[in-house]
Amino acid sequence: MMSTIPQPKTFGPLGNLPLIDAEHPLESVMKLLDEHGPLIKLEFPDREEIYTSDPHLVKELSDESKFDKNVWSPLQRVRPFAGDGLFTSWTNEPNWGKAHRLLMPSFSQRAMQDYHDKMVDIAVQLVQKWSRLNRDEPVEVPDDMTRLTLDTIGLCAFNYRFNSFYSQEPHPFVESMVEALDEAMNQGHRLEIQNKLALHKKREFQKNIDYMFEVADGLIEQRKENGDHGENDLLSRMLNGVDPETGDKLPDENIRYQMITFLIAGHETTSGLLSFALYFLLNNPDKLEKARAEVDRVLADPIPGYKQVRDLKYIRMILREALRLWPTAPAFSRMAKEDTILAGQYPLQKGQSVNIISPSLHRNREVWGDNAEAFEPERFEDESQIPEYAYKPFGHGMRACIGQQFAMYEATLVLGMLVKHFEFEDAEQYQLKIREALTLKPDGFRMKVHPRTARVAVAIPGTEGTEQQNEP
Ligand code: FDE
Repeated sequence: MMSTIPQPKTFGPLGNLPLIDAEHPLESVMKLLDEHGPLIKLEFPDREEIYTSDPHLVKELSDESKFDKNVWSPLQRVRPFAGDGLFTSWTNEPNWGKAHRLLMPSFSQRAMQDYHDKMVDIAVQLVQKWSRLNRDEPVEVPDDMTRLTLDTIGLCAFNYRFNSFYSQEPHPFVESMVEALDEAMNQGHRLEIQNKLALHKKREFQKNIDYMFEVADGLIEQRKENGDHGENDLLSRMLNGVDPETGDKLPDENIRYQMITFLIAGHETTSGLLSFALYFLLNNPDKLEKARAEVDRVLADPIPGYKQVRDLKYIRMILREALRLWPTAPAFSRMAKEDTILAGQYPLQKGQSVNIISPSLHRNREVWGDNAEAFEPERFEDESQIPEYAYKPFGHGMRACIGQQFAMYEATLVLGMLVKHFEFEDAEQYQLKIREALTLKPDGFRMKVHPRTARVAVAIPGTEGTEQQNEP
């Protein structure tokens, strides 16, 4: 028996569009999935989308012989600046395979040892900034996390310092990137005809893109002129490496797209992850207590070592749980390679896609229980107990996140250091509000931070022999 996919009520030619809050499209879809899910269809003036939050369907959609990544409309809209970079390319575009094979080793667990010192360098800048604040100055959490993650990916990937902690304003590259991303997302909520008429917005969009190209191309040129000085970073790998399968190098234009891709993918998502993790700790004092016990035991030295970071098990569980409730890349899309029948009853044509809404999947009660909405890092005590198709914060299969280890390692190091060095105060009784762009952040999240030791700022850079004493 064939069925049609459930669809909420429509509004004439606008279809389901009025059900979507333009500022919070993801949350609108999450709500519709709650009410009509776990599989729904929505109709918009220019397209139709199917969404799911059902682990059984996700399992089906994960079969690589039947489904492939769909570069769906939000991703297509960033192609003007991310081009055929890893995130926004179709699996069958030649540069996807070449770059994937060339770059995989740079993101292996082993490679993290090479990034460790650079990640510490930036993390220390954050700790120093926070330890030098006056008692009454609140921290804009997502802003500082964005400074941190941008500087980290810049330094690790291209040996370039954005030096975001030295400036009040975001780096101009970030400004252009944020504006271009915002505009790309807004285009999705306007009708095509409105997009055609928005000439001013179009010009601004192009200006921002040109600037990003200029920065990326500049870094490539500089590296070519100065040559490699043992950087051994992503950039040198992309410039000098050859794809083991074809023997080809990456074209310069593609290297530019990869750089922009890594800067976007490597900082937006990880910055949101750290911000949500801090939000959850602030609101779950018993979990914070456990985290503190762990860092006090494991992080014995002022500067954590590689092995110590690997040993921060509870901190990692906190991050995994934060990614469950608010996966910062909240959706991905799978496209049918041939005509098929979903769940034995919904015909799907070749080329049709289903979008997986991860925060809804991650709260599915069938899997996560009645306390699915609660923050419980203990769920991740034993990862083998997590049903594979109910937890997808990094996407799936060969198109899954290449930066997964990188992001988790960085976030573990940083969250560990912050918990070790600071008390957090919810001075403004912050109420969670989600800011939706391509990725998610806790909108306007501020808190106050107080050093746990009197001498953090001095102790950190000096390293040797600087014993830290807890204040009585
Ligand atoms: C990817 C990714 C994904 C998938 C998407 C689709 O499918 O569409 C996801 C979901 C993700 N990713 C997520 C995430 C989260 C976090 C925190 C992150 N992520 C982070 C990071 C960092 C870095 C560097 C990155 N990241 C990167 C990346 C890339 C390149 C990609 C693409 C891949 C391929 O090949 O496709 C991704 N990422 Fe991520």
